[in-house]
Amino acid sequence: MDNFGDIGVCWRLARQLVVEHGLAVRLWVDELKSARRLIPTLDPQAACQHVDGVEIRHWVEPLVAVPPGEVVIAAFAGNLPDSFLTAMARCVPRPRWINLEYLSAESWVAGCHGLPSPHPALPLVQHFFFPGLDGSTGGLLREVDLAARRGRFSEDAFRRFFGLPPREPGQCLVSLFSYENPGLGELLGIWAQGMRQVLCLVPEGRVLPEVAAWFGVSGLQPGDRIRKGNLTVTVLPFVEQSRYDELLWACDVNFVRGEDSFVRAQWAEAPFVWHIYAQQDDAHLEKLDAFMAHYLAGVSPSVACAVEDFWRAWNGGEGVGACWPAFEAALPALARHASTWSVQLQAAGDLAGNLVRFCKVEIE
Ligand code: TRH
Repeated sequence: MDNFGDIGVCWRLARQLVVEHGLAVRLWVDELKSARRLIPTLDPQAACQHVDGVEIRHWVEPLVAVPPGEVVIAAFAGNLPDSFLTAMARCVPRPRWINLEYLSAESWVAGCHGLPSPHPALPLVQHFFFPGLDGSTGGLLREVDLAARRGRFSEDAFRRFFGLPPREPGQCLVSLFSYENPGLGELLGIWAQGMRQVLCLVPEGRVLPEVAAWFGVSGLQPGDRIRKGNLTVTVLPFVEQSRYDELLWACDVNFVRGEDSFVRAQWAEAPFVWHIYAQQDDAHLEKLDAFMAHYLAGVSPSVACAVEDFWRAWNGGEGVGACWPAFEAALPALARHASTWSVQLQAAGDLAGNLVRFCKVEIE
């Protein structure tokens, strides 16, 4: 399965807890092969290994009997096996048990963040911890050295790493990390016929077959470069998270998806388009609207309208071409808004720090 969101967030959080908080972290991972895309030095055969100071263990049930940590975090509705819960209940003192939830900007989140939920049979209480956009939630993951890393970023070095030519004057640089999308062909078409040169950088992944089909070729590989009209597509290899940040920093517009790349696009302080992860009964569309309501509160009505129309079209896979010109016209205003938005988000504090504080101060 080509989804990396859950391991993406957990790996980021684990490293932050080690590096910034000096904690010993054990990360249980069920799909080591997928995780290796994000953690290239990971050995998918090893039951236990250490990478970047994090102990990584393969989650296979029955789980190996290791003593639970002082804090146990179950991420994204992951169920802990009964044997592990029983071991937690036997610990003295009992571990703090956190249920780390998905990010949502919906208003109910503030009321649920931090709530306790006692286990029906065992003397254990789990607490819900929600990422979010303001101080009534747990905030978003943001490494303490992110601004410094960005300050050292060199677009030339980035281009050399990926073998990209120097930027052409007036060129629009786009990164495209998305799920399959029936609107993609229309968007590529509009870029190909547009007045402006577009260089679209597509990381290896789910959307590549659709890009290849639109160009009428049988497949595309990392390193391939293909052109039609004013559109050039270059396929990039899937890179480490820190390198993916650089891609977001380099581009004028970032198409992102899911949760973690969506957050990174906001820290990149550039215009972006969010392809939200689809849920049953279109529940994701409410999440999309809830986020847009927050994100667009500080922009002019015409810019807000251009973003709403384009994001809804992209997520619905319809009307993408018709909505692109207004969205493109809104890019300069969105670029100015991006840093204000990032500062606003930072006021909520970093999720890792908030989580550590929550465990130390708020749960007995
Ligand atoms: O992979 P995703 O679609 O993950 C999704 C969502 O998180 C969703 O909430 C979840 O339920 C579903 O998976 C199962 O998108 P996301 O969240 O952006 O994760 C991608 C990760 O991959 C992110 O950490 C950034 C990283 N990445 C790289 O490290 N290198 C790359 O080259 C690219 C393109 C991404």
